[in-house]
Amino acid sequence: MSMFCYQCEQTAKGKGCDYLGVCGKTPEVATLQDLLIHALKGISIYAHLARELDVRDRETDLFVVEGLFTTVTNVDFDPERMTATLRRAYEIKERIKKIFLEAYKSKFADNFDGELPAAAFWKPAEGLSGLLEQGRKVGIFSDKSLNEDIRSLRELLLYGLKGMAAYADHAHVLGREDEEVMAFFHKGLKALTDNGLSVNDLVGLNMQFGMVNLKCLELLDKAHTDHFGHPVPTAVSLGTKKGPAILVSGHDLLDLEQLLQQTEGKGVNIYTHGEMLPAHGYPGLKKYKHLVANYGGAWQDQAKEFDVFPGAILMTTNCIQSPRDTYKDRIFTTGLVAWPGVKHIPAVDGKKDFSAVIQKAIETGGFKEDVPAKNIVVGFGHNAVLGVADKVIGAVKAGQIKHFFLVGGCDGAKPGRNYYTDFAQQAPKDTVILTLACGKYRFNKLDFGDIGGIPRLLDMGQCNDAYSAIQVAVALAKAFGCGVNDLPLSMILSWYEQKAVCILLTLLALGIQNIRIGPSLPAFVSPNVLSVLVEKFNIKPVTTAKEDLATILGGVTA
Ligand code: SF4
Ligand code: SF3
Repeated sequence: MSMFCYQCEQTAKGKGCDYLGVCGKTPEVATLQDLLIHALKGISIYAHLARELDVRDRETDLFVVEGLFTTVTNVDFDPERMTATLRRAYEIKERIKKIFLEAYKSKFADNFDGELPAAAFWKPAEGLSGLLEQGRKVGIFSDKSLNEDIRSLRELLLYGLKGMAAYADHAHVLGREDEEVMAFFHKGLKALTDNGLSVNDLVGLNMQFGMVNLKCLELLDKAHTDHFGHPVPTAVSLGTKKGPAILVSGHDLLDLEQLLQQTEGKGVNIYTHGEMLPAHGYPGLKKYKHLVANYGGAWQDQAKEFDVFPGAILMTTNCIQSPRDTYKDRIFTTGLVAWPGVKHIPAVDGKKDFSAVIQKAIETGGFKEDVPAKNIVVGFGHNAVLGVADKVIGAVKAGQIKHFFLVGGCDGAKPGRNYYTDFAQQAPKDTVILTLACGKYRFNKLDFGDIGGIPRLLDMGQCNDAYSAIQVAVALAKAFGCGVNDLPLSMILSWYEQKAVCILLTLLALGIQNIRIGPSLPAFVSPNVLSVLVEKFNIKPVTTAKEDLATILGGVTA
């Protein structure tokens, strides 16, 4: 086995990538990422101890957030960048260790003699081969004697933390941070090194994490809506416009804003791709006339779409795939995304200079003519939906809306993901579908019609806008005087990477039951942990659209 990773849904044979990542992650990068997680645990051990003495270090906090985000699926594939991050991790560990020891000395004694896990003493080996040797000793199965349920719950928490790190990072670039969220990164990472924690302790910690992640989602929602305004229903063209073009993918709306500012008046049109689609609904972004359209589908279709896109492409976050030679010189990464040999746009004091991207778009020429196409509507965040709550509640009371489905989550290449298209298409005409994240590309260009003026398909936004869905569910429950589980609302989730894991843990922590999840269950969830999830939350795998719809609408809960 030259590597082992099972953090995402497309893991090899549904068990684990042990030769090469299905995502394209090499054994080298996988091993360096394992080592980075080990290093982050070491940092968090000290950061957590320091917090207990009321001492924090913002640089340490932000490094841990970025370090975790770096290891999310389809973010960083560059061993050189990873090596530099590891060297920096050591510096940060020594820094926070010193801060902790000084605080300890001033409060208690000269020498701290508490016992600490091995991660606290890690020091990077000299060359790459030394780092790889270290990494191989700290992977998921490095402790073969570890109880499989403990391992499973630790990985569940780790992947949740990785997902939350992505959202915390987006909030941070918009100037929002939260102490409870920051503190939990350290508490959680430290807990992964604690051999004294039982299965019950770890279940409890995962649930505690779910509530902290809700806070993080709220923080990001506030960061987005304060900066860009509340999304409003907006028609988005799927056509193209004559002239130079830049396609922006990923989740970072601030990157998009900076690019829109830098391209204003330059005759370059900006197109959204993948998780950037919801940008069109934000007043602070839709005001730019050269944000012209949405292009292509979800991340897994990028190679063939980028191939024929006649302009520059900017990847702001996941999901990047191995770039084809046909567009390798036209694709750029920024933020934490990295691919060897692909030009990276760094941030300098929070500002990014996209002139190389703009120049490339102009050189490439762009679209030769206007090609009009249909529009789709986005922008149904919690503010927009709750703005018409009376109408929605009235339609439910009048029997015009019989059921709500949240059909959302990540997309991927597996044929089993057609389930979500089938489900949306087969949902009866008196039902409303709320959707979010990139899984919606399976059906968001279909025509669903409306119920008394309420569109049957409501696009709530990116994966992080699960927060909006939660807000709407809670408001509906309040209006009907019942709990969320008693609403005529079913959650049909698709998962792929770790952001879906953190959202799932939030939904579970909120006590939401009967969630259907697909296209397959996580490989890192052990049979016993799965039994707990089934027993406590009645979580279940998707079957077929027909069967699941019949079960849900027939009122059978088993
Ligand atoms: Fe495999 Fe997913 Fe890990 Fe990539 S991130 S190596 S596809 S499990
Ligand atoms: Fe998609 Fe990668 Fe998860 Fe934000 S872009 S949802 S998979």
